[in-house]
This record gives sequence, structure tokens and C-alpha cells, in this order.
Amino acid sequence: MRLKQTIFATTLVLLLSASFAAHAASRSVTLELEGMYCPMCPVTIKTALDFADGVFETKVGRNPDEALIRYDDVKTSPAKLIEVVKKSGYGAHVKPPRAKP
Ligand SMILES: [Cu+2]
Repeated sequence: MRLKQTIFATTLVLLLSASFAAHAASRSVTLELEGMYCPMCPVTIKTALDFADGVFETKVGRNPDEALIRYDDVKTSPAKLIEVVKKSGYGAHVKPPRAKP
């Protein structure tokens, strides 16, 4: 059945890309975002980041306005990711690590 073949092929592709991703230098960064004002803003930022080179995964939330990005540090960097956010019309900077009490 065609559907089964499609599912099999999709699974294979996902498994292969997962194994390639495992060899890349995966890192995470949290960016604090500025200028979001409506429910579409997080979607706009997430879409821009998801299409950026070297980005594996993005989560954009409000309150706090932050983007959690998992990326390949060979292909991109926090500075490049900030540029992506700025080009989509928002402000961003790396969230400083939480100070220890
Ligand atoms: Cu908006």
C-alpha cells in the first residue's frame, strides 16, 4: 500500500537526518526578545529562525519573551541568530546566565 511506503520512507529520512544531526556540534542558546506585540509575532520569529541555516529547533514564547534555539555551532552562532531576529523586525540579545544565589 502506498501510504505504508510513504510512512516507511519518511521514517527512514527522519532516522538518517537524526544520525547526521548527532555528528554536528549541537548547542542551545536562549535569546531575550524585544518588540513582540501580537499573537503572530512569535510565529514570525520562529519561522525566520526555523529557516535560518544551521538551526535544528526553535521554541518562541511570550512572558517571558524568549526564543530557545538548538543550533549547529559549525554553521551558525548566537550573533548570526540575533541578526536573523533583527531582520524579521525585532530586537534580541543573548539571555545572561542566571546569577547564583
Ligand atoms: Cu505581531
